[in-house]
Amino acid sequence: MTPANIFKPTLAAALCAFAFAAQATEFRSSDIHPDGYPTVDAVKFMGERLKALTNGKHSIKVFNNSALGNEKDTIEQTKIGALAMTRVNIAPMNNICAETQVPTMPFLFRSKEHMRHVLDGPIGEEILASCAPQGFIGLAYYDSGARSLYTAKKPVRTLADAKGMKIRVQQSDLWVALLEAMGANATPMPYGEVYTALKTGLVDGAENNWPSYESSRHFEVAKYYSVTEHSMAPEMLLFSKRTWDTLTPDDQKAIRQAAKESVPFMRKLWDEREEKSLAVVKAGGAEIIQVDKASFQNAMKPVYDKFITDAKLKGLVKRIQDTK
Ligand code: GTR
Repeated sequence: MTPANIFKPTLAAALCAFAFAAQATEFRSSDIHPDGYPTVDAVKFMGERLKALTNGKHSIKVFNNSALGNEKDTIEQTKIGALAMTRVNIAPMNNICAETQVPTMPFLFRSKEHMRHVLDGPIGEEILASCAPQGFIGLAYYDSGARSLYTAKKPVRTLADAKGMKIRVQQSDLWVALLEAMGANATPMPYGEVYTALKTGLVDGAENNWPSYESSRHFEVAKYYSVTEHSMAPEMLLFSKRTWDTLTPDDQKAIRQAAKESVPFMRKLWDEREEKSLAVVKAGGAEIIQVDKASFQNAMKPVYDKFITDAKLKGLVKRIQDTK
C-alpha cells in the first residue's frame, strides 16, 4: 500500500465522523435543584437513555442549581428555542397554559397513587399536549409529593393561624389565590430567594414538599412544618417546540421514549428521598405539626370558582375526581 492509499480511507472515515459529529446534538436542560436531587438525576438518566436509543447521536447536558436562571426565565428560554429543555414545576406554567392549572388545584389528588394514575393516563397526556400552542412539547411529569406550609416564628396549627401571615408562593396567580384562600398574604418570588427572605423576615413562611424543604435548607430558618398537604402540583419536563420542529420523527420518538423511561426511575428516587428528607429535617430540629386538613380543604372553594371557569377545565377536574 502506498501512503496515498492509506490516506484515502482515513480521510473518508474522518469526513464521515465529522459529518456525524455535526449532526450530533447535546441538548441543554435546566433545573433549579442541587446535585443529587431526584429531578436532576432523572434528566441525566433520560440523557443516557437518549444516547443509547440514538446510537450516540443525541445526548443531554443538565445545567442545575439555577445555572441558567429561575424557572420563569428558563421557560422563556425554552419557548424561544435558546434552551432545548427545562424541568420545572407545573406552577410557573399556570399563567401560560390554562390546563396546567388543573393538576395544581388544591386537594384534587387523593393520594400519590391517584396522582400517578391520572398523570400516566389520557388526562395527563391531554394536559401535556395542551402546551404545544404556547411553544412547549410536554414530555413527562415527575413527582413532587405534596406541598405543605412552613413558618419561621409562629407555628400554624389551625387555619386561623395562617391569617395575615406573609407566605412566599411560586410565580403563579393560582398560587397567590390559594394562599389568600387560607387567609395568608401571598408573596410570589423565585425559589432561589426564599432562604434569605425567610431568614431576614421578609416573609413569615413558604410551602413545599419534604425534599425541597430539606435540600434548600429552609428547615434551618423556618422550623414549623404544618402538614397541610394542600397541593400535589407535579413537576414537568418541557421540550422547546422550536427545537423539536427541526428534529426527525425518529429523533422525536426517541426523546419521548427516553423521557417516559425516566419516570419510573425518578419515582424510585423520589420515594427514597422523601423518607430521607423527613429524617434530615427532623434531626435538624423541624417541628412537624399535624393540622386539621379538612378545615384547609373547606377554604378552597374560591380558588376553584376563580380558576376552574370554563367547561373544559371543569370537565378535567371532574374526570380526575371520578378516576378511581
Ligand atoms: C419545588 C419544585 C421546583 C420549584 C420549587 C418552588 O418543589 O421542585 O420546581 O417549583 O418547589 O417552590 O419554587
